Amino acid sequence: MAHETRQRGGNIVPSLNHAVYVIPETPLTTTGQTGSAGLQADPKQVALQLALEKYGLKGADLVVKNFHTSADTGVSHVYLRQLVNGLEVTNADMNVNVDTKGTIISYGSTFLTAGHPAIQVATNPQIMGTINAIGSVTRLDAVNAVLGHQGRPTMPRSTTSHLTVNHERDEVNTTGDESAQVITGVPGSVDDRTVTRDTYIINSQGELEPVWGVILRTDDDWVNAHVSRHSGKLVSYVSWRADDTYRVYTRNVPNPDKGDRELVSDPADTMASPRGWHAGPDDSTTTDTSGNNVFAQENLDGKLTWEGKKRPDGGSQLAFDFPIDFSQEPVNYLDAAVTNLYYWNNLAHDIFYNYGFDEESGNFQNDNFGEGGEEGDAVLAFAQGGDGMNNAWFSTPPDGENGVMNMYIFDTTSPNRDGDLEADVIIHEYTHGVSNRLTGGAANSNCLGTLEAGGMGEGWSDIMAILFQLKPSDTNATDFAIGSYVEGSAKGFRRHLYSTSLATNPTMYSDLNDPSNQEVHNVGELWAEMLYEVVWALIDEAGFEPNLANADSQAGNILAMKYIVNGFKLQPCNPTFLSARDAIIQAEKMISDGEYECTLWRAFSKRGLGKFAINAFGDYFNSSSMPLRCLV
Ligand SMILES: [Ca+2]
Ligand SMILES: [Ca+2]
Ligand SMILES: [Ca+2]
Ligand SMILES: [Ca+2]
Ligand SMILES: [Zn+2]
Repeated sequence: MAHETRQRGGNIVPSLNHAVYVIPETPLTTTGQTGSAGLQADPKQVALQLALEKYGLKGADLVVKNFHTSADTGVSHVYLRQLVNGLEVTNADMNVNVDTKGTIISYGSTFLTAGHPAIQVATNPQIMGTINAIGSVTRLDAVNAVLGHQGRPTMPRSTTSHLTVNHERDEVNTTGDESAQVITGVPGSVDDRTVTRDTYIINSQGELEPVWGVILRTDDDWVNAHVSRHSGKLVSYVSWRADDTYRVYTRNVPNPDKGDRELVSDPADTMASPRGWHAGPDDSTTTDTSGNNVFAQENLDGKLTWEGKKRPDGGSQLAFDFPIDFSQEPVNYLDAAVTNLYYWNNLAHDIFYNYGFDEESGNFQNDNFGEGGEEGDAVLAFAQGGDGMNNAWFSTPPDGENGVMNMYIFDTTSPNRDGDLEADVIIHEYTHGVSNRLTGGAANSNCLGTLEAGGMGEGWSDIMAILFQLKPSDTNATDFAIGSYVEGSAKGFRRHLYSTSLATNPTMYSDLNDPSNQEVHNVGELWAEMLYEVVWALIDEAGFEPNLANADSQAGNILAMKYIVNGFKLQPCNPTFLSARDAIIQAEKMISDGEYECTLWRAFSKRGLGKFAINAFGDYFNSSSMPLRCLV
């Protein structure tokens, strides 16, 4: 959770009374799609034709900003923007939805007709001459207006001379216009790349106002503002980072057994999610439980389609605060459940990002912001799946394809309980995505396929579920369960509690020989128990850091996260207990230069995975030995 000393600037958005959204009762056709039968209509041409005919425009008056066809519906979405005098009108947008037959099924628009008085004024050469004469507001003045709105010191005009205005074309500008210029040297700019753009905006009076567009990225925000070239005042200001709030179970209160939900504000990590948790396509923001990292929705019909499913809406305030009545069945608090699922998936994305599960290594994001890796693969998270009970699962296809998380209701209690409300179940599932992507590279999803490797996959998921909810008050005498809330029992899903006590949890490496351990979750229990020893050995020696996002810390729980995640990256495809142990020890060497090598050996050897542990002749043999250097 970000604690802020300075208030970030509030949004300003001109209200447009002429905005429409039209769903035609009879199929709408334009000359763009009338063609000989069998000829596939070009959705872009269909959309352009609609705009030209509807608004009396010419081809030079608009531009296609964005275009994509939805795989699930076959609908093509065409995003247009109006131009005046060759410059974009930043809030004159049209989105046209075209089906496979070339029929317009709906469109939204804030376009102005060619005859609109505002356009008549703007295109009148005499009036425009006057406006240009008045326009003493410079690009630098515009940047100053943005800094002022953010409560930052502005730049005195005398000191702005060292700023460089590059007459380079801005790469983020897709229209190819020459109006964008990059300014370097703006104080507070983290990318030193403040984009200014010559453009128009429709203001709340319905006038076309010449403005400077400014895109400024600072350490705690990323904004797109428009400053009047007449008055120097902000006409619009949109933060790409939303001030979102969620009533959810948190790392402090991870499930209903531990207490009441908390109202969390602005939880996005600015490094991991630079445009926040509600980043939509084409610089838009979402108001429901979808965003760049995860789409979370109900799945009552058990069909894993994300489109057309209900997602709770936080409105323009992005306030996700929905009630729960625990005397009712879970379906009665579906919105609260989906909100919790959304929160935890985003939190997992952001925290794992800090440990190196990023764009390049193959994480789950729709937009990779040019940071490498395959994009278009946010997690699709489904709540209260109607196709099963008492379960949860995660599917990990190769990088570039959406991860899928499916959560279910548990019927061991009455009323039933919802896995969407238990953090350890969600983190267990998300970690499957992390371990699968990182082991053997993100393009290969078949690297936790053997019984032993798949079992360790379950174990990593359990230990991460624990690491995500460790508190400063926990000690090496604290025992942990997974799924205790949904099961309605302190023991949870597993046969033993995770414990550093050999009495409470007596499992050893050689238990892999037991016929009962021919199932992945049971194998996972053995591996997670070893890692539980590792976690406490490290905390007892290096201390505890409550802020899990602080991956720079050298505290024991943070080191455990780092060794495990880097172990994923180091270990071979289909690792064994032995090779996974070696990868973790190698990660320690790379990160801590051997300082905790013997700590790790002590922890592993306590559970039989010491130096001479071996899998030979079809049997697993314990070893409590350590390298000689650990004995002195
Ligand atoms: Ca974009
Ligand atoms: Ca990806
Ligand atoms: Ca980045
Ligand atoms: Ca992989
Ligand atoms: Zn699992």
